[in-house]
Order: sequence, then structure tokens, then C-alpha cells
Amino acid sequence: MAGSAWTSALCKWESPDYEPSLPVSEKSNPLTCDIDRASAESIVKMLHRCDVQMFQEESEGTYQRLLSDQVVKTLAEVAKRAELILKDPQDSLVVLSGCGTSGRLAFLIAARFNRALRQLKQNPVYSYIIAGGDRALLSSQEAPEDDPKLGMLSLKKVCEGKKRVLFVGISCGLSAPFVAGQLDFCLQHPEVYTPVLIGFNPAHQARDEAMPGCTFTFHSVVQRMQEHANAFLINPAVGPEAISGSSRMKGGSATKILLEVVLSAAQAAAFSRTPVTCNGIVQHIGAHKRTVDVTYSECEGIAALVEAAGRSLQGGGCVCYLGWGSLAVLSLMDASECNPTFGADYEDVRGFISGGYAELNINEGSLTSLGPDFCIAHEDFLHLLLPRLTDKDTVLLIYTHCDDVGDVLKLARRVREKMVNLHAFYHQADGDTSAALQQDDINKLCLSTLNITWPAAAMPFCRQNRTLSSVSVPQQWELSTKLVLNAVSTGAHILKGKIYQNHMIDVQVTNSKLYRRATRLLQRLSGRPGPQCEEALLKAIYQVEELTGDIPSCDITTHTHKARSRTKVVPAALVCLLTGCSLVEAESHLKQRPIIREAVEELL
Ligand code: S6P
Repeated sequence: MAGSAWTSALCKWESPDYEPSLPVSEKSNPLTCDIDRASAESIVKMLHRCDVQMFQEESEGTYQRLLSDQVVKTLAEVAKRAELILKDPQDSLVVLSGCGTSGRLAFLIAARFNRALRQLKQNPVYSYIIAGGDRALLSSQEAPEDDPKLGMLSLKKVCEGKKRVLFVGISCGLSAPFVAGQLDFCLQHPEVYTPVLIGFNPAHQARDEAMPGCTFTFHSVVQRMQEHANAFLINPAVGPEAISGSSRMKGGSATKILLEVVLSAAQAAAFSRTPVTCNGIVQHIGAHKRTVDVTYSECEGIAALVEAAGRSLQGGGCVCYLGWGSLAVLSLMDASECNPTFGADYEDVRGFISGGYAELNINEGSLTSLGPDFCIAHEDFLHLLLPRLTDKDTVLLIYTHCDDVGDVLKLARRVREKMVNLHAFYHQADGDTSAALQQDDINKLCLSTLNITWPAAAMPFCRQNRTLSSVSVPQQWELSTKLVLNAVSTGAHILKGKIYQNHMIDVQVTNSKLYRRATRLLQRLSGRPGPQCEEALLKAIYQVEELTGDIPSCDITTHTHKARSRTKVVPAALVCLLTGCSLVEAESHLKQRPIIREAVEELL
């Protein structure tokens, strides 16, 4: 796309006429409307442009952005609240909470900042909550997101006996009832709780839909927060997602950036006599922007991974991430998101972490008893998966030069004995040659190697101090790794034909947000009225040709519960709407054309 056309596409979504009924987080991104027909390299370039939108400046009269004065001011205020708790942690807690990706990031950040405190011989003050409990860190648990009471109860439990709590609720779409229940509870107990909400829609776009057993909506909670002197709303717009509604991508990245900016500033103020300032916050956000740029400057290397993973998924193979340290946590997260996002099987994309649950260190300990999909150690990979792998599958090693590169090499050799489709993705400081020989050996074993080299000036802390620099190295590696893995899994599913334009059609309809999104998508693609689309969706969910009995009068929770055991409901409903055929015929049409994009294109 030429320069000016690109600039106008970059900002097109901000126009009041652009998909006016949708909140920013659900709009489709004009930059990616052809992503379904793009090559691996073009996909990566499109994702780069979308990510750049996170850091765009506020244009007058439109949305507030990451670097808007008000956002930066609020970030500084929240950092000061966190600083107070760090200085006087007795009976106090900082709780980070969310659903899906937002909850996974709450875990990642709470774990890292607690680790930093322990290194300073301080007691941990951070706790995380994820809807659905720890199993949701590793698998798709979308239903608990709809339960405001569950959110409230889990917050109460974590905070038992505490006298002061800084609560950070994360909901990218300002929509999750689970988080709304928690914020409502905080507002009712201001003597203990200071509520903070992180999301990426303007306040008036917060979801205004009744929730089971509640007199409030997410929207009304946000309004109450706006009127409350002791509540904070951090909600810059970051632009629509590359795949509509896929908030694991920019929403997740921006959540990570915001939490790190706030908590790093608080830690530096509490322990390094560096007061929280707006300028410091702006600098820190700028460093994250550079991380995005450095990462995407390796477009070719990322595209090679997208292509390899895409080929594997197309050929019925799988993609395995073998990671070390916190980068492995990001790989577990990325893999777990493929099921709800692309309707993928849990075996399609899997993550493994060196050290398994001992390294992960989650609230509930080891979850291996839940079944093979919860076996996440490298040993599990070697015993359960490697014997079955062939050259059709892709294995990706993910590490940094601060990890045990000798161990990486050992594992690379084991994998290579079985299959050739092995790739490496690692971070390194410019000029760091400490593991050069081993790295050479790894390179020889791999079909492709993506090496992101970071300027040495930004990396003075490798090994020794990985914690308190305002722009710490792990933060850069992690964000960079998140971007690359999101590109790999999203790109691979696009190449597999799972996306139509920039919409995920085969979305799992497992909570109310996804149910509404599915209905809207059917309307958009079929041009039929909403009620007719909802009827088609329900027929596909219940697998009936006619809606009889009490199905139409059941609530969304009942529908989404039923949908859990069903696959391809949205594509089937779409085929019925477009052709007028029966559900049985639609399902057989989809069986003959498993590539959803082609099945849909043929009918449109
Ligand atoms: C989205 C991801 C979901 C969301 C979850 C919470 O790509 O698959 O699991 O993270 O639905 O969304 P939100 O808007 O409350 O942060």
C-alpha cells in the first residue's frame, strides 16, 4: 500500500461513520481486510501495522490513546497507589484479575513482580485471579467469564483479612461480567478496595447488557467508577484487532505494557528512590514501542516461522513450542488461545516449559492430573509427543541467551533424531558471544533460526538484574516473543483457511460475548436480519431443523453451555442462511470443504 493510502487506512477506523454500532475492540481493522489471502510475509507486515496503531497519538476529537496526557496521568496516579502498598505491605495486596488472555497476563505480571520483590528480600504483595481458576491459564475456559458473582467471590477469597487492596480488573472490551462483579464489590467497600479498570474502549462503549443475577451492567459500573474519586479508569484505544475481536493480540500486548509501566514505576519509587513521574511513564511506553519495531524488523524470519507452522496445520500436523523461562509461559498462553480463537484442537498448537509446573509456580500447583493436555514439561513432550511427530509437524525452540543454551542444544538433538522440521527463536544481546558455539550447533540442526539481537545498551542486566530497570530486559523479550508467537499461530491459521476477510468464522460460541459476536458476524456476512441470524445460530447449536419447545426462551448461558460440545456452528448457520438448505445439508457441505474460507466464498 502506498504511503498516504496506508496512513489513511491506519486511521480509518477512528471515523465516527466506521462500523458505528461496534466498540473499538470489536470493529474490523481496515488494514487487514484482505489478510485471508495474504502471503506469510504480508500477514506479518499487516500485523506490524496493526501493532503500530497501539502507539499512535491522539488526534483531536477522537479516542484517547496510550500516550494521551490523561492516560499517562492516571497511570502515574495508580503507580503511586501501588508504591504506597509496596512501602507498607502489612495487610495489603495488589490484585490483578481478568478472563482468558487478560487473566493469563495478570498471572504472568504478578509472578514476575513478586519474584522481583523476593530478590529484594521483600514479601510478595501481588496476587492474580483468572476466571475458571488455574486450568484457564493453560486451556480455554470461556464460560466463567459470564459469572459476576464468581468474580466477586474469588476476589473476596483472595483478599480475606486484608485491610488495603489495590484491585486491577482487566477487560479489554470493558465487557467481562466476571470483572464487573469484582469492580462492583470494590465500589461497595471503598474503605478497603481501590478499583482500577484496564480496557481498550471508551467508557461509553462499555457493554450495557444485563448480567445474570445483577442489577448492574459493565457500563453502569464504569459510570460509577467515573464518579468515584478513588477509582481509576485506564482505557486508551489501541485500534481494532487484526482478526476482529481477537483481543489476545493488541489488547493483550497493551495490557502487558500498561501493567509493566505502572508496576515498574511503583517498584522503582519504593525501592530505588526514583519518584513516579509522567515523563518516566512516557519514556517507558516509548521503550515498548521500540521493542515492537525491533521485533518486526525481523519480518522475514517471522514469516518463515508462520509459513512452517501454516504448512503443518494445513497438512493435519501440529505445532509445538518448546520454551524456557517466562518466554515458555507466553508460549503456553499462545497455544491455549488457539482453541477459542480458531476452533483449533488442543493438539494443533501446544506449548511446553522447561521445568514444568515447578517453573510455572501457579496457585494450584501441578495440574497434570487433569489429563494429557495439562502435561506441559519438556519431559512430557519427549514421552508423549515426540514419538508421534513426523516431518509434517513443526517444533519451535524459544529461549534467550540467559537460559541454559546447553539444555536447548540437547533437546534440539533429541528432536532432530526424529524429525527435520525444527526451528529456533532466540533473543540475544548485541555482542554477547557467551553461547556462540552452542548456538552455532543449534543453528545447524534447525531449518530456520529467528534471532532478535537487542542493542547492548538496553541489556546491561542479563543474568544479574532482571528486575528493576524501568525498561527491563525480560519485558522486552516477553513482548517481542508474544508478538512473534501471536503472528505464528494467527498466521498459520490464516494459511489454513480459518479466516474469512479478517473475521474468524469458526469461533467457539462458549460465552455471551462470543454468542453476540457470532450473531453479528452472521448478519454481516449473510445480510439477513438479526433475529433470523440468531435463529440459524440456535438451530446449529441445538442441531435441529426447527426451533421447538423452550429453546428460544432459554437464556444465553444455556445456549453457550450447549454450544460447548459442538463444532462449526457458525459456519453451518451461515451456509443455511446463504443457501436456504437444511442443517444436515450445510454440515455435509462443510465436510466436503473443510477450509472454511473456501466453503464460504463458494456460497457468497
Ligand atoms: C481473546 C481471548 C479471550 C479473551 C477473554 C477476555 O482473543 O481468546 O479469551 O481474553 O474473553 O476478554 P476481555 O475483553 O474481558 O479482556
